[in-house]
Amino acid sequence: MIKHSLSRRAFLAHSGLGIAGLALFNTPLRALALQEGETVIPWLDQRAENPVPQAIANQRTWEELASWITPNDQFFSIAHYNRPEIDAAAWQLEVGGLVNEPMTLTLDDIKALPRQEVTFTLECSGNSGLPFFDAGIGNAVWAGTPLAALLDSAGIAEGGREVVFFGADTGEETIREQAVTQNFARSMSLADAMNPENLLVYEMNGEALPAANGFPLRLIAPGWFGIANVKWLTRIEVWDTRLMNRFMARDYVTLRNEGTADAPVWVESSVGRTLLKSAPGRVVQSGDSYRIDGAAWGAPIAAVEVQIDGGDWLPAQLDESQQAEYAWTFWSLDWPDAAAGEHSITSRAIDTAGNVQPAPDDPSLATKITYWESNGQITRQVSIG
Ligand SMILES: Nc1nc2c(c(=O)[nH]1)N[C@H]1C(S)=C(S)[C@@H](COP(=O)(O)O)O[C@H]1N2
Ligand SMILES: [Mo]
Repeated sequence: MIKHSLSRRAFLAHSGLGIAGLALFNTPLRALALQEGETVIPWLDQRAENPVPQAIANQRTWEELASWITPNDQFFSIAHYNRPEIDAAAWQLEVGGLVNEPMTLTLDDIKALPRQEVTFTLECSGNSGLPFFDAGIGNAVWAGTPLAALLDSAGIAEGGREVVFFGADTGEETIREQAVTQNFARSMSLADAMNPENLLVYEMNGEALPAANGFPLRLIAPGWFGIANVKWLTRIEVWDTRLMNRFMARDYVTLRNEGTADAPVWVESSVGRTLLKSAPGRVVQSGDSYRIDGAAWGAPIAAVEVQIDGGDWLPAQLDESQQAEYAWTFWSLDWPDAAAGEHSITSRAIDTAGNVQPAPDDPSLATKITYWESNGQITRQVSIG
């Protein structure tokens, strides 16, 4: 499956169809567009009111899920500090630290470098972990230039082993009782940074990157949770040590008891790669027939199963007309015998290695006491009239 999508992507890139294909995104694809006579039944369980609207913006509802590519104006955005409005003409990217040739690049310099696209479903690692956060996910075609080639041309100097990405946004942090101003930043190992899929992105779904999503330039690291995808980039530095800021070492940290209740062993880990996950998206009614549509992502998807009212797991049909290595897969299940009354609907994804999305009481989740990386099976409630 991975091989298939790789060769397909390579084909699209070489034939130039990647760009022509964008025209398709303007019209919702038939598999998801509601047909005449179809209506969506809203879920009974709706998320709580968002107490941090500045930080988490433009969350949509799953019932609205109408196209495999999320239009830019429907994409969620996260800002831990301010939301910078950057003047592209005055903006520059600096590449420095442990490199042989430090560089300063304008946006035009970056756009003149080789262009590459990736379709990647970006999910915040906090998604589904908080009662007011259940739609921190979207899928886009991102275009930019490969990070690895840029690092290669700067040349990694002796001792360089970590790549640190700085955003233009700043905030006040209190570290051991000292108030300090910091830029948003994240780092990844040089080996991870050199992944040929990582892009310095200036375009989203064929348009300039919107301000909310990182204009003029952001990192897109396919296969990593949202936090790694640094927006409003201004500086890339190669270091000989890991970055230990809030977003690496304090805030985006998962805490788990890997011992027992009696003899706990607390293990902290920095949020990193995406996890296997799925969600029921919407229930569609057409006369007496019902259908459940949803999405699965975070790992190469082999199958999705759906459980209604705690019954047998039923195989959903995957939408093979719209798939890409790092993108969500849409699925649906016909529900012909839906009876009047309230029902619960749960989905679980299975990846190509045979891993099953864990139930909420699975030890991998039950021992976790922080809300990050909540990839447990999601259950929604619906009332059939
Ligand atoms: N500079 C900067 N980059 C950032 C953030 C931020 O606050 N500042 N938030 C991160 C988080 S937590 C997520 S989930 C993604 C969200 O990307 P989006 O806003 O384009 O949806 O951006 C990441 N990149
Ligand atoms: Mo996030």
